Amino acid sequence: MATFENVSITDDAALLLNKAHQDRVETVWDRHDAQQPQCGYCETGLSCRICIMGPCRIDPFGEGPQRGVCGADADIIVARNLCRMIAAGAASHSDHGRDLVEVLAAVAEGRAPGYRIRDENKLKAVAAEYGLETEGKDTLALAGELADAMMEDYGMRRKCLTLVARAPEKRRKLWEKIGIIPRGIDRETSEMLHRTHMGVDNGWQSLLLQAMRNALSDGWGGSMIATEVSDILFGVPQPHPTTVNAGVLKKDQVNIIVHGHNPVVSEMILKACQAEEMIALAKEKGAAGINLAGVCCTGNELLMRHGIPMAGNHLMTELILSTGAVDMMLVDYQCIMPSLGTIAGCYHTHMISTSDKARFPNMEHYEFHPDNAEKLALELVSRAVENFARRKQVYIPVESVKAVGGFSVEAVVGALGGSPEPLVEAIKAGKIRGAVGIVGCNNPKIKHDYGHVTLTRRLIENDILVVDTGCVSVATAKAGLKVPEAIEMAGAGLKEICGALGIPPVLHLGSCVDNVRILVLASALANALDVDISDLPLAGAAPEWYSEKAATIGTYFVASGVFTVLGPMPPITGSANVVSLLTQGLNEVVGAAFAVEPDPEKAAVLIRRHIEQKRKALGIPALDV
Ligand code: SF4
Ligand code: MSK
Repeated sequence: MATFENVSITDDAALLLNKAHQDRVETVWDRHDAQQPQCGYCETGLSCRICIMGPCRIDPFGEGPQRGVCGADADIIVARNLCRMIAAGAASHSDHGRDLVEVLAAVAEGRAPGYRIRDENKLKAVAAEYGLETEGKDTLALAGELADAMMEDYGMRRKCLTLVARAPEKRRKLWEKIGIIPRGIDRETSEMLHRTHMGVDNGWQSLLLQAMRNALSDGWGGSMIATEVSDILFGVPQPHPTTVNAGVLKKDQVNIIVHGHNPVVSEMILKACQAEEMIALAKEKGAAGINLAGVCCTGNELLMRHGIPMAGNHLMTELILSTGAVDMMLVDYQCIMPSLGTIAGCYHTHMISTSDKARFPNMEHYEFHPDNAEKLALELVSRAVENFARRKQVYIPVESVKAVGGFSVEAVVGALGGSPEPLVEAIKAGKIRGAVGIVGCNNPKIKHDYGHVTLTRRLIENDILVVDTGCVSVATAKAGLKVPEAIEMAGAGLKEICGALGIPPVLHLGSCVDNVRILVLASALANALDVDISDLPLAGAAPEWYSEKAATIGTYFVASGVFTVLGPMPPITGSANVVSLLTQGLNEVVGAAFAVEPDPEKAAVLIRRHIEQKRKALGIPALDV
């Protein structure tokens, strides 16, 4: 069994893993151990099961087969496998965006009781980007037109996705020149799957170019739509104080956890938790109130907009249940371990799945749709309240930690006084040397949160502003890096700037789809300096990534011109050509490439070196690293 000393840098994970083992609960770390040794062919990308002439594998040592039954070599097999990962990641986030567009359409048609347009200004601004006439138009009519226009972005009627216009002109021209302008969100994923069918595209370079176009269709398409429609329906995030870690659970209150990604369900659960009749019911049942907390990205969505506390990131989702304090966990989709229902069965927790797209063993299934969400949320919250009395032993081993979240681009620009200019000036003056987006998941192959927190600390110490999303944002918040006082851990220049603005040196930009906020911010900086994104002293990192979605995010970062360092190695080492293209050759194609460095101390050096090179090329003071 995994031992609790070596799995995580966080106390709550270590103590709760110990508790889970006492309760004979098997966790992700135990199952990871049980899988050792993992398949070397799959790890290097050299196995193929695309068709049933196979499965095939290539011998990396050159002694066994060098071609699959169809004749595909290592380059083709590795590229095809990676492309399919990227397609699945793009499909996931972009389909999440589609669900939001459907809610927007339902609101416009009066079919979504409980949902409404919370931010009319954002609705108008985005509608104008879609070329819609906004003046004097009824809000719901405009929402309906925008939903229709966004649906067109998913199809094959456009030559270029609408929100690609947000990218700097130099970047758009480059994409046009190399033929990777994303045309339709579903189209690019569909074409990627077509090309990787046996006997279609067998050029490993052309496959990888389409993978970039596919990833861009998510970053500048599906995920961007997801973020914008979430802002329209639920509000543009503004900084909110909050608390994080397993200590956010309350012994004397009904604890409800939302898990997954899409705010469509979690926002309705929040509304139900705040309903007077539910709070009265909780008191009647002997609880002091109802405590809603999140895990993973739907938690980030609530944290960003309402300051709802965050119980943990990906690897904490099983352990939170072992507190015995969770009266109900509701899940929507993505990153939800299929083990959760079984673990909940060891405690009193009700586990509820809510999406027609996502079923799980040992969970009760109650499907949320725009027309029933408000009523269903109340019914489920009342069941959670009833469950409070069934609790047995409760173990909440830590005190929560304070954090601030909610830095949308609008909030960041607002904090800067209305324009990115002060940030540009601070970068030029060398007070802030650059900025890095740290994103992505946890992975049991890396000590939980060690990669995120170590890299973040090293960067802020060296005057590099960090923005983060997804599971990283929970790790750094737990480490105390997301409060204004954390400037004490920053270098002198970053401390001065963040201190003057009253912001932490690590800004929480949101959930995984909210990585697009980083693209928008990077574009604003590039436009302010009249350069391309690839000229900026910026970088991306995913120190503990695990998911296909993260592979897609990394790819749209690189295709957008952002040097990106991955922690875990993607399954590509079976092809020296693919490795060389992704880590070097792409510099010639899109002005940025990947690096892989599992040690966050070394990753920090790579990033600092890159940032100083970019500063030097821009003619602003650079350091030797
Ligand atoms: Fe084997 Fe080719 Fe079929 Fe892949 S596509 S399983 S390499 S025959
Ligand atoms: S939840 S994709 S584990 S960041 Fe977005 Fe975390 Fe990665 Fe899922």
